[in-house]
Amino acid sequence: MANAVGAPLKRKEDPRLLTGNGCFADDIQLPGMLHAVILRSPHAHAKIKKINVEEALKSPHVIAVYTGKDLEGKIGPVPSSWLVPDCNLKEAPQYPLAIDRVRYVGDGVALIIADDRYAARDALDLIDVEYEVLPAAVRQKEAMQKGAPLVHDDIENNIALHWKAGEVAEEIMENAEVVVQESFYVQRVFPSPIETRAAIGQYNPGSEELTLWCTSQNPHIHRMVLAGVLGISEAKLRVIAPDMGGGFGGKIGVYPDEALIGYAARDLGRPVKWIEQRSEHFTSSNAGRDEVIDVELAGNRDGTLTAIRVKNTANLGAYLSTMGPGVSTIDFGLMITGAYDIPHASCETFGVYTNTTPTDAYRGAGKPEATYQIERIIDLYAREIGMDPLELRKKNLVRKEAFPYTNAQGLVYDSGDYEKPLQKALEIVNYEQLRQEQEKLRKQGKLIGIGLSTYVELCGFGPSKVAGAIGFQGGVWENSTVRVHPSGKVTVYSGTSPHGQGHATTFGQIVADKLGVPMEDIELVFSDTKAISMSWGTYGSRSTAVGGAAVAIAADRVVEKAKKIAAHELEAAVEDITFENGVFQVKGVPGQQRTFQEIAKSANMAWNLPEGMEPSLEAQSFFDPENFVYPFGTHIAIVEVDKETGEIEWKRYVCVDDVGRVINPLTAEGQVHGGVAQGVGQALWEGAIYSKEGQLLSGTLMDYALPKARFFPHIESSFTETLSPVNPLGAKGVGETGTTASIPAVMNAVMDALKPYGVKDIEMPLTPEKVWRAIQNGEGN
Ligand code: MCN
Repeated sequence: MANAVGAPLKRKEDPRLLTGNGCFADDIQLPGMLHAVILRSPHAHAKIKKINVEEALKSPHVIAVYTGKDLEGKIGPVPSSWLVPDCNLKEAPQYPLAIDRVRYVGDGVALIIADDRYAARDALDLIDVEYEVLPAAVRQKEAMQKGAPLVHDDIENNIALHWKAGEVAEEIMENAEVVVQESFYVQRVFPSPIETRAAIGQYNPGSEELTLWCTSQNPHIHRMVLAGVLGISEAKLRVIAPDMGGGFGGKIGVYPDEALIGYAARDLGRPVKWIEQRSEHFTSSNAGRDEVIDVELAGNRDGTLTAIRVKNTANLGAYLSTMGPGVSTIDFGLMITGAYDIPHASCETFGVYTNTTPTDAYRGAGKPEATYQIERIIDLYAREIGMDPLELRKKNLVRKEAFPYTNAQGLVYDSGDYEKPLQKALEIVNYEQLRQEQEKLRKQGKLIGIGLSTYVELCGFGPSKVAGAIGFQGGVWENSTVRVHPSGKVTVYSGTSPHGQGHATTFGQIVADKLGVPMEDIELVFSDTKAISMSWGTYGSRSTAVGGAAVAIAADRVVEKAKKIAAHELEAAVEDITFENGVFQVKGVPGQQRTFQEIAKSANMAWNLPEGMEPSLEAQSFFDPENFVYPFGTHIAIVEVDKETGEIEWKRYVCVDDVGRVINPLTAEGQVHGGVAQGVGQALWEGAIYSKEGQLLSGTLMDYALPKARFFPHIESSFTETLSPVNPLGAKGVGETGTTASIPAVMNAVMDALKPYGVKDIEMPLTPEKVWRAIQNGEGN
């Protein structure tokens, strides 16, 4: 198919999923399958004095009960982290079940296996655990104080890591005409995919192979880590991620639960299924954010910015999750200057253990937090010097001519033209007129707010050498195999593991263009460690820029070989063969041609191949890019605040994103919409609330306000295209841009609306009550 890339094709996956023909974890039924539930700690911090499982074992349907002590020496701890920068990391081993102490509400205490799912749940009440409750450390800044309860006895002041990047000399701050300071709390939120986590284990004693279906964004990382935890060869562990109802970062981590299910299936010799409950998800799946960010932005009265100094205090929870230590350090700290040319920058991060569920990557992972602090402090700086926030941005944005641009923290932004999406967004909202109207309405007592966010984001992880140098414990390349069958139909194997992003469509588009075959002739295979040799998974908006690029390169290699076969058959030189729309043609000789399908047949039949050529038409690529990719753009939120109730009413939400070459505008727009929904959710509604004892008070969907579609305005989304030079597609990531950009856009809009009251900051989420109180306490009241 010609020009498939760039076409707004509907998703190939959807008919199957929408007609109930998907196969999600809970759809998997195996003969003789048992059901598992995990008894979890009701306390944030307690000693386990005694566990009595006798009553549970007497229950007629219960097959086995395991406690932490039963598993000692049989399964190793889950390795604490995958992303470990140079940060004096203090690791604390997390065993699949707590042994003598629980450290957060939701910590696993016992595993129950029964032949009936409901009986397994009923047996939870039959296990008697005697706890001695201990004081809990809950919020990070308090947990760091001397005398705070220790989550792990040997880790002083609960400090898990201390990381620094960059240096700002004291005299730069002292000599600045203006220094604006603020402390922002980017609160803890839950990824909340529509499908919770799940694992199903099946052991074959004959082949000694363990198959684990699990809700993983990165089955190969699960295989690598769990093979170590379970003490088996990677060759004997097959991990398959079935259809998944989203992940949003919450399914990157390798959890103790998955190790438990693999262990039980092998131990009992029967398949075992575990499906996480929704309420369990709130306490047992990794959460996101939870960072207290202290910022100082320095510069001149004319708006020239000279330095930014940031301190981030991150709540890592009770244990280090797979990506946890990297989020508030590398992902955050190297991006603190955002889209601005600020010559001096420094970031110091403390990662703190607390008696809460571990935190990890959540859509954007550190980048939304980095963008939040810079976009918010830019607005406060503009307010301080009496400049329009747009003018301050324009004055300091990295110029088009500066690319590739090295930011103050040493990252090299691949390509950019930040004015382009900004200008487009300004035209869409008619910025100047909008400001005039706002002024007019303010005089009538109406609180209209306009919030800008001109962001840049680091994604497309990434070059393995760089990743290794900054603390990644693995490679971050991708691989793909493009296999052409004798009929000319194509199977494409890709290492990335989609869970809602639509790769079967967008990667199909890449192949359709390259091979000139129709979309319906292309099948994609993902997410099975037995079908695909190795991969580093889907997160950090890397699949297109790295995995899609591997697909494109493998397809190019197929065409290269096919061209040689065509040249041989047509008795022409390879250089004289053109390939367009699926047809190989001798230049300037009409009729002298072969279709792609004819060559596929020839390659597989192998009756008449060029001398020395191996049969078959198949190629593989292992692609390791030379750099990350840096999408950018402008989001503008326009709101009205009701001063009587504090309620926020949407006027408009406009976003112009530049994600390099857009493979599929429909899919990309869908990604932006989803991302914006999660960002706006953080700004306005969502937030974990813990009591001082460490109890999660917002642990159900009755208490945790996930936004609904009707809460949103029409999201007016469009793109500009500035190609990336670091992959053959020119594409950058789009999966996280909406979240990264929207949180500060909304906050800046609401703070702009409240400007007449002198309100500078309100802790997210902006509930009507908080907004109303800020108005009451504001100037002029
Ligand atoms: N795309 C495109 N043009 C581009 C870039 C991407 O058309 N220039 C398309 C892609 O081909 C793909 C989709 O957009 O179909 C997202 O691609 P990409 O930005 O490469 O991101 P990933 O595929 O690596 O997905 C990860 C990203 C992240 S980090 C989170 S979190 C997230 C997200 O994607 N979680 C999601 N989007 C999600 N969408 C769904 N439905 N569910 C999740 O859990």
